[in-house]
Amino acid sequence: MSQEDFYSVRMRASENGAHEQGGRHISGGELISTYGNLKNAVNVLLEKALTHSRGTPDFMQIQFELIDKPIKKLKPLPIETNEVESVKEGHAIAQHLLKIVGVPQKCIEKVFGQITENSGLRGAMVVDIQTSERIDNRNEKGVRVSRMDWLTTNFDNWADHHKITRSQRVKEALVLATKVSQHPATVAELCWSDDPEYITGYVASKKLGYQRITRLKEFGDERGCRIFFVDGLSDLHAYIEYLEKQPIFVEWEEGNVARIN
Ligand code: WAQ
Ligand code: MG
Repeated sequence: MSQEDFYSVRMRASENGAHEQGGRHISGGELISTYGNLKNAVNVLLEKALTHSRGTPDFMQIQFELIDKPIKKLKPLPIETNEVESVKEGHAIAQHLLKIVGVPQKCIEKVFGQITENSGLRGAMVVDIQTSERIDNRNEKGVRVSRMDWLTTNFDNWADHHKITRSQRVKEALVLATKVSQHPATVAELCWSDDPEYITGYVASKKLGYQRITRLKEFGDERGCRIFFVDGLSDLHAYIEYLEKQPIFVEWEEGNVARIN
């Protein structure tokens, strides 16, 4: 029997021209679709960019391409929510979690000291924990993780089980964090949104799981952050290749069991 084909569908949208022309990043998105569902997939990404809280795009690109490799399945990282009262408390918890997984204090201080200057990327920064330096050479583009998704029914079962509101945002973030954390060179990820109305962020790692922190920036702030902390990375090119190209489906196993029963 022939395996069904899957397509990677990607979108990026900006304001005041395309990203490469210096335009301001509004929205990006990536998902995996069957051929039959492509119309809907393109529409989901179109909708995401057209109704974005960061503004109205005047440039958008949506493309799809056949995935020519088998799609690897990963279990979602375990999830926990840390309720905090202030950004200060949120940052303290984030820093504590990064320390637990082995990011040196010096590196944490440097990253948090420069965090506001480093917003506005459309992808993530890769930081080496030994030197505290950013090592991807992607400038304002950063590294955009792609070719990953989570089938809606399986995600909905997972969300209901964990009593978490079914949200596209949580799904996308957990898919990305699960994929990134699975690479042996990844020590941790730190993230909060660049959408002004969304202030919950997270620290994630294989050891800690997906640790949400309810306040990592002030409401109204359009500066976001996404940093992959790496250690012992021998081949940056292969790491970026994994992030951009390795196809991943997140799949929650208990969800399947519950459906069959
Ligand atoms: N690959 C790499 N970097 C990305 C990607 C990607 N696919 N998508 C977004 N980024 C970077 C980019 O620099 C954005 O500016 C920044 O991350 C924030 O992206 O409640 O909504 O999509 O559990 O705005 C986390 C908490 C929400 C969710 C994160 O990020 C929850 C969020 P956003
Ligand atoms: Mg955003």
